[in-house]
Amino acid sequence: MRLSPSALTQLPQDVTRFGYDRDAQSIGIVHFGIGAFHRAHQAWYTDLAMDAGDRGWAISGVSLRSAAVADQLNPQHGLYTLTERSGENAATRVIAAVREVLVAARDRDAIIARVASPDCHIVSFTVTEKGYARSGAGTLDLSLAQKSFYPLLSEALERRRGAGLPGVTLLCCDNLPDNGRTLEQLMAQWTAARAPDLDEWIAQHCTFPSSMVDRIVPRSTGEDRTWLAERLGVEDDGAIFTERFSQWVIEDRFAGPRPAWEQHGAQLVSDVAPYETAKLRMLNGAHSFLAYCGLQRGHAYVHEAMADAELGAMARSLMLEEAAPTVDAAPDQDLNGYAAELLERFRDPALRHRLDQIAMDGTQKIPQRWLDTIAWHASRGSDAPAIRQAFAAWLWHLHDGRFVDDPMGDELQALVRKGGAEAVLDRCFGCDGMRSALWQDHGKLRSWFET
Ligand code: CS2
Repeated sequence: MRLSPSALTQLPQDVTRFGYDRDAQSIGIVHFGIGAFHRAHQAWYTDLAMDAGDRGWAISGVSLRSAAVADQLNPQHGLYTLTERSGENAATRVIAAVREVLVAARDRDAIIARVASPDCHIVSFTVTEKGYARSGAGTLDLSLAQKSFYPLLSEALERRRGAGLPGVTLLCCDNLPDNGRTLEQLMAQWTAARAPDLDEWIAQHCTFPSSMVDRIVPRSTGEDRTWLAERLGVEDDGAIFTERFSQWVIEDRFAGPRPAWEQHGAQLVSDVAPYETAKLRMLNGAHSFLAYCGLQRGHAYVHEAMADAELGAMARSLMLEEAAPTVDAAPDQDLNGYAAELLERFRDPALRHRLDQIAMDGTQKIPQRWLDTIAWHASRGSDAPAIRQAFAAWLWHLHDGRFVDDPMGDELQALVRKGGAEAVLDRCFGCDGMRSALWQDHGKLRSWFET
């Protein structure tokens, strides 16, 4: 039997259930990119908020590419379980915040209607780094953008404008530097090219808060789902397995109402940058280091790479000696404590976080994870040996080819096999590359790689 509202009474007592009337909640949030990350993070916070009495924050999830999540969740009326694992412990909760999953290719009108509804106040995003359709240089690639959320969003906002409705908060939850401003600028490029009338209205009525989201969510496996089915007595095709840790720092800049997420652990701040920079360079930077160096040494999981004494020590020095000094920390931020906590999270074998999951889309991730850090060092004449090794392992991974899953993968594999490490770096980060300004401004950056 599948998980559904009628199956809820059969779940074991120790599975936590929601206490609110989910059918009575209007859809206040439309979320683009309803993958595991959103369901482990924002949807979980929103479920806690509704459980504590907030109303009208049901989520309509949108899948931009495949119907897989719709097929998992719609037959379950949007219900799924979230299991937090830590060491030998596991705690499961049913999440009821997601009302439906729509698929861009077939539900276009419904998606536009949800965003254009007076009930909707927040449109949020976890579409991954590549979902923003940035060209190499970081500007909007209009033909890629056409296949992403931009046309749906601008049509829906156009409808809100026409109906005299208030604006919405456009909340980016992806691992991009200055993610709110980035989305705002990309959206402005879209409207300038395709919907010029909307420009002014968005500027006046919508906001783009930046946010830093953190929760490690390994891709679930058949083995995980079988374990859960035995425990629950029902099958959950949309099950999420994650860690106990969760952090969400949000810039307090909303266009309208929002759930009281801060009562459930989220932090509302005036400036997200220090948290976002620390996360990208320390957590994600070390993650990508472990991914490429770990795969090179034959490891499959993050905890295995961490147990490799040399890699574990280098991950620590990447965080503390290479990345942390580059972060302009907020007064309440303790970067040493942050690193210690991260290393502990990475060591937890219960998570089974695959290195090849992290290795994916390197060209989209590396600029904000490593390049900013080495630019800082290059301008001071200092070195960053762990990141240097990470770059070498990334080039190895392109050469090896087994784990490459990247929009530029074919091109880079061909380049690297012709013996051109330098050509790969230039292609990715040079004149047309993301962070190209950084590459060019710091004449030293290029030579940093040559030393
Ligand atoms: C990871 C992130 O897959 C990756 O690239 O580094 O998804 C990481 O697990 C999350 O950012 C943690 O919050």
